[in-house]
Amino acid sequence: MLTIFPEYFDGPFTTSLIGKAAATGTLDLRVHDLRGWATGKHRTVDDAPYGGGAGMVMRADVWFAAAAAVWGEDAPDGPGGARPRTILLTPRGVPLTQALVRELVAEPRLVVCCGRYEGVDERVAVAVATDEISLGDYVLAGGEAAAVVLIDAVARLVPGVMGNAASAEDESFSSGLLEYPQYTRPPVLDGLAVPDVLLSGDHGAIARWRQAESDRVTRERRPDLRPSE
Ligand code: JBK
Repeated sequence: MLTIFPEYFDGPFTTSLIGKAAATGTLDLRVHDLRGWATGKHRTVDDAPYGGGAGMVMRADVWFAAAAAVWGEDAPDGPGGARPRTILLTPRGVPLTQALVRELVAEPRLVVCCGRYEGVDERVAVAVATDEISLGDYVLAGGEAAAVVLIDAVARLVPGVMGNAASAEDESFSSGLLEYPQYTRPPVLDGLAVPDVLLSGDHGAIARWRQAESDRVTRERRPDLRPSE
């Protein structure tokens, strides 16, 4: 992670499955303070936009220096080797999908660039980032929250991060559909009963009911995911 708010990641990267995986070495998560590559007395990372207008723009020279330094760390191909996948999180990026998450987990390393303020000099997108990725069509204060989501999605597919490998895949979107409803005890709560079929012990009937429920909820909520039938 490259960020001007390294402390943002303290909670997410020390908690739950990702925290455990980072502590045991299954994941190697490094958070770098972008300001470490800023120059001048005030270590400024932003400046006024050319052409005028409101807001500040993050400086490309700071990003270039930071990227060169982190690309050099553990460079799999040595200095001058292929640059690692370097992701700029931005609403201008391609949408993050589970297919893209599967592609990213196959990479030996990822560099995640978190922009702040009103924007980042376009030369960062051109010469630093290999990918521009968006989590969605809404406005965040910066890329840090998006980076936490991206790392969560990728990390859970890294072998050894999830306790049970089956649970990593057998969920929403792995089938291309939304998940069927799930229940646990008690069988009745405030008059709301668990569907009888789930208590029937008939595994064939249960599998058919779950498939039908996945199709129904996907058709109702996300027809763009193209449920079967
Ligand atoms: C947004 O990934 N995003 O979707 C994102 C990153 C940084 C700022 C943003 O407003 N939407």
